[in-house]
Amino acid sequence: PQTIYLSDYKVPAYLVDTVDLRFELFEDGARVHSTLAIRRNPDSQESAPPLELDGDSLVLESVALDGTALSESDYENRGEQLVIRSVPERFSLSVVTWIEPQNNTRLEGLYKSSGMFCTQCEAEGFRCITFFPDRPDVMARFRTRIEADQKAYPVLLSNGNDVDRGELDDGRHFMTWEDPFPKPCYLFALVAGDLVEKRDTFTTCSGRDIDLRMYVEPRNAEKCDHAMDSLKRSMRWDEEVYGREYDLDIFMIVAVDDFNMGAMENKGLNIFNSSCVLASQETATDMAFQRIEAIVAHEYFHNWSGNRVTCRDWFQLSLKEGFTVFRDSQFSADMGSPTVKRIEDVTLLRTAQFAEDGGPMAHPVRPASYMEISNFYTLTIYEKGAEVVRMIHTLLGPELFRKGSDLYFQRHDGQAVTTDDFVRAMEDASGRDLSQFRLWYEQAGTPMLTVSDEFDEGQGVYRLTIEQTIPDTPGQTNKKPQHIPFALGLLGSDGQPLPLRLASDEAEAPTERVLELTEGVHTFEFHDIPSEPVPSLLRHFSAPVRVRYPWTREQLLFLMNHDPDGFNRWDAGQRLAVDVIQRLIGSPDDAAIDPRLVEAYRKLITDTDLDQALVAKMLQLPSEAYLIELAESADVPAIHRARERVLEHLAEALRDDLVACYQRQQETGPYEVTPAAIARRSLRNTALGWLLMINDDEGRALAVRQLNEADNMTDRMGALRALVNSDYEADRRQALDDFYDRFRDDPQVVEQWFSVQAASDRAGQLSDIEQLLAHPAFDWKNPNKIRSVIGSFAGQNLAAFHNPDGSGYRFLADQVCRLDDSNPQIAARLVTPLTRWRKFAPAYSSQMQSALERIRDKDGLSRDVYEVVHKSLA
Ligand code: HT7
Ligand code: ZN
Repeated sequence: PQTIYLSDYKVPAYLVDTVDLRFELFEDGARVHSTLAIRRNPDSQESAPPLELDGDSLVLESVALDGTALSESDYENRGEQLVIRSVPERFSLSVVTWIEPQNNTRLEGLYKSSGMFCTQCEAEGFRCITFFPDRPDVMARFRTRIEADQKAYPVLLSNGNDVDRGELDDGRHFMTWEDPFPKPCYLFALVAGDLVEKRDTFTTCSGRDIDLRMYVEPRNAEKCDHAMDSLKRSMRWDEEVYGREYDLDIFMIVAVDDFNMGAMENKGLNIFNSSCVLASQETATDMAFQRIEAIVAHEYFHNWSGNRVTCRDWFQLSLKEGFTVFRDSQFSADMGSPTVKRIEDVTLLRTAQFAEDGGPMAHPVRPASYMEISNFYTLTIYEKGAEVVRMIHTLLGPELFRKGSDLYFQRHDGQAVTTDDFVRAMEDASGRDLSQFRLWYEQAGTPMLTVSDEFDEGQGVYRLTIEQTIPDTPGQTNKKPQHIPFALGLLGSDGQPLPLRLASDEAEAPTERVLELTEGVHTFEFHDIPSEPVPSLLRHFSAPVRVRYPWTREQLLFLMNHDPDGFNRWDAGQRLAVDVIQRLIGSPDDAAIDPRLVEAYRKLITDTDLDQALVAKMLQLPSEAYLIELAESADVPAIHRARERVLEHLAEALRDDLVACYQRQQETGPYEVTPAAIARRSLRNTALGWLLMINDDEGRALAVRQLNEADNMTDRMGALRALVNSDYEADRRQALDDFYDRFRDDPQVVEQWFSVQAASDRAGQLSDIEQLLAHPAFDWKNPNKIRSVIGSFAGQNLAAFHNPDGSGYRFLADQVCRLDDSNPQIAARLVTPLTRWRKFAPAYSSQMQSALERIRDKDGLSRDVYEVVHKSLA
């Protein structure tokens, strides 16, 4: 496959002003009539270039230029391109193509899901519908007429406003949609199906009434309220925080079961994976409720950050994704607990994005090259990209940042632009120079900050030295120092925050500062420090970096108790737990576990004055994935055993406190999804999980009762998970069977049922996984089912996946090869755990490498999997 380089970017030779589409939808295929109004791009330097349109898997039926049919000698159909050598300055081009949505298992372009037609055009799916310059800097106004059987497809949707509808012969009907806003074709959408409609309205800040509509299969009619409420909250928030008003008269959301990702921000017609939009108390966990709120917000926020202002090319993907993730995380923080949200974001970043940034697929937030753009919808583009925007927010402060975003939206409305344009708007609005900061977009790799300190008691001076290094990544060495905002505080021996006086004569000094690191090494001197302080470093995780500092356990315990920054209180607890677990790895079974860790956890469980939402987070031990990420040469079964031993030790020592905590957190009122209620359920379910880890009979009875009496999925799933991860084998089987019988008709719950087993080291051994794949509810065409079994096994059931006999790796390689033919995007994502092979101890890494080589050698490997596998083995 060919590599595409950012440095080769050229403006399009031709622009498209309008697109007129007519879809004739049938059971055996669809005919697409397209008429494009095309003109030469005045900004293009090329003289009389050929017209080149992208296409993929299309049967070309006819081509006409300005109404005159072209013969095959007038154009060249190269399969992936339709080329017309000679065209006028301005003309209309009509193309008719035939496609087969019913056989489209890649889920790109137009396909069928549970009997409905739907589309996914980002990044390059529109070319699977018709020939078109499929690049985001070609923006056109779309008019779309859809024709289909009226009974089977009563609902016909596309972007914009419905402008015409009517009946046709043979029981067919049509509907026409017009989108007044020019857009790139990746934002095009079409839906046709037998769907129920849920309606609501939203009145914008300028008093316009927006018609909000959700379309779902009839069986899901009662699962729309949460998404609709989330949408209204998002619309209001974007007005209040960013001054962004919605621009069309209708906003539609559709739920589909087969979808490669979470959701898609098509203009005025967002399409969602059912699992990311449908929720009811009985079927969705608290985590799902929160995820739905965040994804609905994310897609809605794209209307400005992505649609009104879009990307010039796919190298700029983080322009819309990084900024929009930043916006949705600000929104979630405002809707719930900012500290908890920050902990969740940083956990994902440090566990998975850092691993990506240190692995063979590492790439900058603005990549310089790619083979298959679908492989670049990564944690680096999304999560690190959001951190980069967050750092700009930190450096500028909220007011100047808002001035910058206002300028960006106003300056670039209706344009396709670059990350550099974004940074320039921030610079112009604030007067700050962000030239060095731009390296965050260009250099891959996670910076390492090595911090050392000394206290001069005689002078009352505390000196902090911070050294910055950025590791080499594929194709990048000898990197320049980056501009890093480093927030910190110092705590006195009584736990009080100390004023941070950088010059001895500074009068009013703050107790928290954001230091700006721009050099390889900095030393900061803090004056009038009465006694040796405990530093609270990188507060709020002010930059996506690793920090190395020789913390003592006393210091960590001190920070857990006293740091005014909730995030760093949590982080201190994590560092302490990591230290304890790491000491146990590979040590004899009777090695001592620090009693101070037990007492710190006892305090968390028993002190009801603490913020319970934070406590719920602090009780989660660092995950195996995070411990692997911190290891040099990971031995997963050893990490797994060490972590389990710490958990069991804590559970045994705190057994009575856990039972008391469980009882205390019993629900009295009705179910609600508030931070306090979520924290209560989380604490209760953590207590239950710990009790079952030690085979506690009272815990078992509590779990069985909770499973049978729960009025919500969080508690039901909490009890099921605890039983599944316990040694009570008969209860586990019974619980799983009962659960399946109750929810067998609900695909979203069945996905959770698959996942809880596949992720469990007790219920998810390879033979169990093979049984799940043979289960009647498993469906190889449905990405959610694939993710819930194969993804959960390889991504969460790490001890089983990393079985020393290599069976987990061989299994994954087999599944990737199988999926590569039907859905290469999903296959390429499933490979990820194998790509980290260099991270593991030799006995594991050599077998992982062999599994990758076996995939590499498969005949007819897709471009998606080819890129990931070859880069991993390089
Ligand atoms: N912008 C959307 C990305 C997306 C996607 C990308 C590749 C293949 C399938 C996809 N579905 C959605 C989602 C978002 O970030 O909002
Ligand atoms: Zn997005």
